[in-house]
Order: sequence, then C-alpha cells, then structure tokens
Amino acid sequence: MPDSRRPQRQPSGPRRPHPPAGDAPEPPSAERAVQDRRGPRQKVRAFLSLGSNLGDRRAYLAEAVTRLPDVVAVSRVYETDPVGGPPGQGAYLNCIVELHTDLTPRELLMAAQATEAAANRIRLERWGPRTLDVDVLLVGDEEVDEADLTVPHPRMWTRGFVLVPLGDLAPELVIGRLTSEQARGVRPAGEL
Ligand code: A4P
Ligand code: MG
Repeated sequence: MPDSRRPQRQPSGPRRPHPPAGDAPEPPSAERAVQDRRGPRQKVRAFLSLGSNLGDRRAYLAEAVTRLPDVVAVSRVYETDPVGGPPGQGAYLNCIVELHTDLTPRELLMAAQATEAAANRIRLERWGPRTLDVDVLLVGDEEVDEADLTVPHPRMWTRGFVLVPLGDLAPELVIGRLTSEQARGVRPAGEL
C-alpha cells in the first residue's frame, strides 16, 4: 500500500517535489533512502529548522510548513542576525517545525531538499542568502554521520537562531544550553 507521505513515492498532487533549481546539487537518491529503511519504524519526535533571508521570507516559511510531512507543531517566528556568510546579507526569519514521523533521517533530508527546491533555492555559496534553508536537526535519538547527512545537526547547539525557537517546542532540550550571547540578535517576529 503506497504511503503518500513518503517524499520519494509521491506520484502527483500539491506536495509533489519540484525539480532542483539553478545549480542545486542532486538530491539524495530514493534508492539510497530505501536502502536505509530496514522494516517498519516507530514514530519518533523530529525537529527541522527553517530559515529564509531572501524575498517574501514569511511566505517561504509558511509554504514549507504545508509541504513538509508529518508536521505536528510550529514554533514562533524569529528575526535573526545572519551568522556567517558574506557581509551585508539581510536578516533571516527562522522557525522550527516538530514532526511525529516514521520517516528515516535520509527520507527527511530528501523532503527538506525537495521543499527547498520548491522555493526556487539557488546555492551560490555556503551560508549565503537563500529563499529557504531546511535542516534536519533531530530525529528521535538517532545518530547519522555520513558525507552528506549528519544528525543531530552538528551546529545546532551553538546557534541562537535554532535554540530559541526550539525552546518554544521542546524547552527540556534547550535548558542550560542557550547562552545570552547566542540569544542576542534573535527577536520575536510573531507566528506563521
Ligand atoms: N547536510 C548534512 N547534514 C545535514 C542536515 N542534518 N540537514 C548537508 C540538512 N543538510 C545536511 O547544506 C549543505 C549540505 O549539508 C547539504 O548538501 C546536505 O547534504 P546547504 O543547505 O546546501 O548549505 P548551507 O545551509 O549554506 O550550509 P550548512 O552547512 O547546512 O549551513 P548551516 O550550518 O545550516 O547554516 N544565520 C541565521 N540568522 N539564520 C539561519 O538560518 N543559516 C545558516 C546556514 C547560516 N547562518 C544563518 C542561518
Ligand atoms: Mg542547510
């Protein structure tokens, strides 16, 4: 019985991934995702971060929430100073979505990259301005350390633009980790 939530199996409809835009790298293959799947999985709590600092930032975040699978909660939105990247890029809007999902980390990376492609993201430089960035932060207590996928996300615990919205959904994960230095430059900007 096909499961329409699985990104590599969606035949049609509004959630169908668009082709990658511009010089975006090839998304991870569906074959690879299937290899990673070893039988039925328990649903776990997963968190993805969303960020945008080009164009209609709020609309890109809102559209992403409708496209991503198994979303059960969305944090507040925050306007955040850019961390890294070229000088002069604009402020980001960031938020976090919580999923209750049996998708694997790699399937979630595929869903994240299909969602970025649907926002016409073009990759010009690392940490450069983007219409939409979707990162896989946590998938239950799973750990992945591969060339193109690291979970938990390796930089998540050092970043206020991740920790502050994560605190809206899972304060127990953030308590004792967020420094005042990290929280600086992260300003509430309403809800989606
Ligand atoms: N990749 C590996 N692990 C993951 C994962 N857990 N989730 C690989 C998502 N992707 C993962 O990402 C580069 C490669 O990381 C992908 O091909 C994927 O296979 P990318 O999205 O193409 O490029 P990027 O986002 O520029 O690089 P990176 O290293 O993911 O950047 P970060 O660390 O995510 O930082 N400042 C503010 N205020 N708000 C932001 O949202 N975001 C960034 C990006 C920098 N500064 C920011 C913000
Ligand atoms: Mg990214």
